[in-house]
Amino acid sequence: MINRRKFLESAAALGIIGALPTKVLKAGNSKTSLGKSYKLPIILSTWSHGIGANDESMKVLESGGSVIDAVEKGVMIPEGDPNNHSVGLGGYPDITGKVTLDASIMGPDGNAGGVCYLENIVHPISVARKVMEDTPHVLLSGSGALKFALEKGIKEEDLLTEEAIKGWKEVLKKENKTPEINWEEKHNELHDTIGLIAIDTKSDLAGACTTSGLAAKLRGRVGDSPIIGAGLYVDNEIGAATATGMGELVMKTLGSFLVVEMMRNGASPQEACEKAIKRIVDKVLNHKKYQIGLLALSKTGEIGAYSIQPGFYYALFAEGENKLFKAKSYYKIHTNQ
Ligand code: SD4
Repeated sequence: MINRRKFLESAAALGIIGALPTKVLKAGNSKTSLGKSYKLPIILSTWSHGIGANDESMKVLESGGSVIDAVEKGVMIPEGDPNNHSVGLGGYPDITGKVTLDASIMGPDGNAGGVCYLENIVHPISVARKVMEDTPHVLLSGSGALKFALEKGIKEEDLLTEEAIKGWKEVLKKENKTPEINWEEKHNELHDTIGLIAIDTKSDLAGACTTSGLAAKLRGRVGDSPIIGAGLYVDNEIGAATATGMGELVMKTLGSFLVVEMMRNGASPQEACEKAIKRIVDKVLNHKKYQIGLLALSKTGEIGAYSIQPGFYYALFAEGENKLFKAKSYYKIHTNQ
């Protein structure tokens, strides 16, 4: 006889429903009128570089790969793109001219790994995955993270490109060297983390987040992206969330964890993103100068996206289409003057 779990699993696989645990179904279902429940699988990621990342992620899922493989391979696309100045190779350097990278990954089993302040590695996400799988730790930093990567056979490479040096020099010329917010896609390209969250046909969730952080940041600065709960969080019973923008604001509110906890308490992904942005607006005094974009994905196949300022774009690959959307925002006109 087919038991309830088996039935739910096969129904989820067919895309009839998108969730397994009954309590989660109830929580998600009570709010589904606010948004569409997409058929699984779904890939959701930040900014326009998310389109290429989503494509790669979906390829992995379609060829039978795991959701953790899918999120890792997806974000490796922008990481390896020298024309992308906010992630991996070609990223803008810190104030001293060094490219330092932050990344994290989290899987359906609740395991997580991250690296921060890492130099000379094109794919920090793969080092983060090895931290997750091969060590009892969650986060390795700086020279220790590099040593670990080299021991794992990952090759060292110079990440600084001519073009990145040019852009960085422009930043240094500015009187106020504090990084401008990237409130609009292509506004200044100074920071555009890729955060990617995914759910497969078995309703398993995972996420990956990787960045070179803010252009011309202080030496040693680490942002939200490698911090589990800040730049990324996944709870396989509830959903996943990721963040982009001025990391300090996300760290002060533990943005991604907050979104997932709100979903646990019955909010839809959209409501959760809106409430979390409102929390930042209420709690962080200087938030008007900055942009934060949050993305959320529920176990039931709903998505959420919201930002402080207008201009945050996200890429959604669902039901056979991979498209860029503009998120709704708390302020309707930019407040960064
Ligand atoms: C950071 N959150 O290092 C990253 C940067 C980013 O859009 O996402 N920019 O603070």
